[in-house]
Amino acid sequence: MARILNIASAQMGPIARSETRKDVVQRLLALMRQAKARGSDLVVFPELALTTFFPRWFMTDQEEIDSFFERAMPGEDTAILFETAVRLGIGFYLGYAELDLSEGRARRFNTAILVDKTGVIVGKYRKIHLPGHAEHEPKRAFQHLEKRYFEPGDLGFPVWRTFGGIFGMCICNDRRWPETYRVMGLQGVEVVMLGYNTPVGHTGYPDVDGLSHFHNHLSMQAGAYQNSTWVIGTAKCGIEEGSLMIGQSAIIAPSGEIVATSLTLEDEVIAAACDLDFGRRYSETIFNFARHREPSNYGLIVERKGAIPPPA
Ligand code: CDT
Repeated sequence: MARILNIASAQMGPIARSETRKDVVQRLLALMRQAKARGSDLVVFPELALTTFFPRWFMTDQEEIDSFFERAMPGEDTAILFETAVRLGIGFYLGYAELDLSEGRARRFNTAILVDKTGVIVGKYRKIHLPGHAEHEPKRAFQHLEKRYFEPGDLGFPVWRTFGGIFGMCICNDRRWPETYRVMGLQGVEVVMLGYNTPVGHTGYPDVDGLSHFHNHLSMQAGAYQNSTWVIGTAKCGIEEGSLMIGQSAIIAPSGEIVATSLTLEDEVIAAACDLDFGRRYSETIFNFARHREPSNYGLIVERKGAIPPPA
């Protein structure tokens, strides 16, 4: 018998800097209702889904920076998301900027949570691979200051037994790193959820940047196939405050095939019936880790950070 979970990806078009949290939450609620109308049990929203993608700007005023962060989740403006999810009977993944004061100092993370159908936060993930730079680079048309505004996540890549399966999360740039999926794959993950904000033109090499869409699907499809897992990738996209970001939200099967992908650069829901047992075709054969992996030969992966070529 198939173990079917209906999962939606709720892509968002641009969020203007002038949009309030309340405005944005209304958009999220409309998407959540659409996902439910399509029979979804779970909806995946983008990275930093409550605000514009603020790391594109160099800011020095901490109060201004902190205006993009949430001090509580749920908070005053986001509580309605949880209440509506309970009323509709749908879970959600939500990305947001987290200001944590619990350890006696301010810590800022690029965070995602997984909320179940009863409105309980069953999982929290803090982005580990922070791209971009920490210092102002005035020559760039848009900054990418994630390394300035966030610290790397401190929660690892856990998975959670929920929604009748095994679920994991990552965020945007994490999807490009095979280690992200493999750490979850080694815990038997069946669904990896991820939100992203990917500006076109981030490397400065036109040939590389021209492949932004290819690299988006390539990395998620490879992660799905090589780890026998579903991957649900959700974009915030379109021209946001002058910066063009890719769409291409996708629901990818453990075969590596794209089951559904978005067509627009706007708010758009895509959905699929995901058989959580489908990955077993792969995890019990070609990717039977216990039988075929050879970890004693993989030491460098955790011992070494940067590549060191052999002496010339
Ligand atoms: N949000 C995020 O992680 N974006 C990066 C952009 C490229 S690095 C400047 C990404 O990997 O899509």
